[in-house]
Amino acid sequence: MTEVTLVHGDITEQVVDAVVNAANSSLLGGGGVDGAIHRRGGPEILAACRELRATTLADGLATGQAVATTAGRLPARHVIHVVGPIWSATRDRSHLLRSCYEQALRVADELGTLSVAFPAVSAGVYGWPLDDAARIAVDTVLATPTGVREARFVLFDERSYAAFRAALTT
Ligand code: AR6
Repeated sequence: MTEVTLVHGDITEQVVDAVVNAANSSLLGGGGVDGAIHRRGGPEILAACRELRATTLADGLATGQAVATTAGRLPARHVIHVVGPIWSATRDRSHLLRSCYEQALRVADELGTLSVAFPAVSAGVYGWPLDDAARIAVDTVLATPTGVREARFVLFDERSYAAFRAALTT
């Protein structure tokens, strides 16, 4: 049974087995959560991403997929990178957003992790409407069979926290 918890805070400070990064296909860094994770985690994470690009992920990580690296100097043991879809008003890409959470939990299970911290994937630079992003995130994690005991959503601001709380309680 997975317990879903909500925290108002910074994902880079979470003491968990794995933190999920809202990355882009290049895996070579960016802003938002991605920038914070690389900044706080140090160069080992980028080195591991470069190694993936040089070997198994020459074309980058596809949208909706997940891959793990070291967490470098973060308090977590692993970073699980996912690539969320960019919001589109004309195309339904919600299956790709669901896939991020499903694939992150699959990788978490492969690693044997019991606690995983998630950001609100796609709800920042990628423009996904917050209430919908929260609903998809919570519903998908609750519906995905996994050995992960705690799925912790880490929300950076009041608005996101409120959206996730509403998704969890209604
Ligand atoms: N801890 C927790 N949540 C955070 C943090 C943090 N330290 N920083 C931001 N957020 P985003 P995306 C929130 O833009 O929409 C990057 O450049 C933020 O307020 O990080 O999936 C990548 O390289 C928002 O609610 O991810 C990609 O190019 C949520 O995390 C692109 O952005 C996600 O915002 C991915 O965009």
